Amino acid sequence: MAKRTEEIGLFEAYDKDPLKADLDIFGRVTDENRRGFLHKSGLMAMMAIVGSNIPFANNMPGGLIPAALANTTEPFKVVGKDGLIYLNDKPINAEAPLHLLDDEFTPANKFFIRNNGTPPAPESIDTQTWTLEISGESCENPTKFTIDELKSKFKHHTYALTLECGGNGRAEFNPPAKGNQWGQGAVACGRWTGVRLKDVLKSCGIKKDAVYIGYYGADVHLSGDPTKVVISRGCTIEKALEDEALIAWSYEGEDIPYQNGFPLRLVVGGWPASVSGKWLRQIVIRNKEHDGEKMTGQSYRVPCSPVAAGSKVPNENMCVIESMPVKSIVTYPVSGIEHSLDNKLSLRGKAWAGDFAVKSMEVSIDFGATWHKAKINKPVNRLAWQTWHADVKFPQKGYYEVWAKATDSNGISQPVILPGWNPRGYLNNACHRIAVQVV
Ligand SMILES: Nc1nc2c(c(=O)[nH]1)N[C@H]1C(S)=C(S)[C@@H](COP(=O)(O)O)O[C@H]1N2
Ligand SMILES: [Mo]
Repeated sequence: MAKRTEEIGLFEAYDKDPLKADLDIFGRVTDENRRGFLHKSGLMAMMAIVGSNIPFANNMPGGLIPAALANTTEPFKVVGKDGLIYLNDKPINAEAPLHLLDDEFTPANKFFIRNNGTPPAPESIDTQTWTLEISGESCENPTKFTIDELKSKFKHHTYALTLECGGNGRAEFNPPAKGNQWGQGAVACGRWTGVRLKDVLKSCGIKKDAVYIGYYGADVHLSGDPTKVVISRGCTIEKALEDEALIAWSYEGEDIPYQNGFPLRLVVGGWPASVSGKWLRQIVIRNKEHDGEKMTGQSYRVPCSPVAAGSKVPNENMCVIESMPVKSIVTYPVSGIEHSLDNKLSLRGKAWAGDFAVKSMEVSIDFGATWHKAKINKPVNRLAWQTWHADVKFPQKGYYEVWAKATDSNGISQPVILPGWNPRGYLNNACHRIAVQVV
């Protein structure tokens, strides 16, 4: 009986603890839970998932996948991320169909997921004891902060920041590039709350020779080898010291979603989202370009000067991606709709331009022969995407494509078809096109 009481107690704790509640949401049908019950604490989650007490739980071998889950025919998905398109489940990679990005600020459930490894086990995340270490050879006074210390020592700031995976749009390159075959939905923009990275770095002393920062997160290499780093990228010290670079604990007024880096994340808008380290444990201030995992070789790099499609490019001719290129999407209507000839069609979308602003937006209904100005709104803050809208009238019935094209504050526009091919298929900012049947 004692055991039973203890279990009930734990179930109660499970209900109240937001993190464990997250586990429940996260847990119902994900692959992680099908195979992830390595710890005793996972037992509670497992009982919640199979929906009852497990009388012989003590006999279960560690790591056993309950047959109730292992034999499921349900398609893989992460609960709480319902509308996303899953590209991969080991690691989890999922993107938003573009019509789901119609909100001004992307709700958490529509925020894409790009994992390079396995997120830290939910039961290993304790927001009270989680620490962020600031160190590195160009840090004067290496310091560890708890989340509460970050919250109490530094001023809080909220910025809407656009995060786009460097490989967004990769699927269109030809010859194809290895890696997740992203459509266009590995992008999101919403309001992150935290403290300025610069306030925290300055409090620890930035040496004169500092040129770069790098991050380390708590996720685990797919091999399971704890000595292997999943990903450790970074940015120039200038970018890190911008007002909008945050160490964030909140997204859209809530805890950061587990898959997006709970409980703490670096958020650096405008550069490839790979700079925005999830499950953030450490930031190093470097006296040279950071050389962590996926900073070197061909990762997140493009040829320093254009190459012919299919070329092999030696590492020394590859340059680190910094600001993302100008880009836009149509978020309303969904591609493939039928529309009546009698009515105007009201189009809506988003546009962004890395470190810059979008200056103008145009749409075409005749495969780019003529372009019509759309109304582009100002961003709520620097590095946030901009909303746009346009009304179009079709001259006769038939098949049309609506093409959308943004131009940034430097006068640079999106290419209509494909930008320069590169070995890993980064930075595809070709115009988004939707199909419309006018009837
Ligand atoms: N710790 C950690 N941080 C990470 C990653 C990761 O795998 N581990 N992926 C990076 C990449 S490549 C991208 S595109 C973004 C994706 O953020 P999201 O999963 O919240 O959409 O996180 C970046 N930060
Ligand atoms: Mo990415």
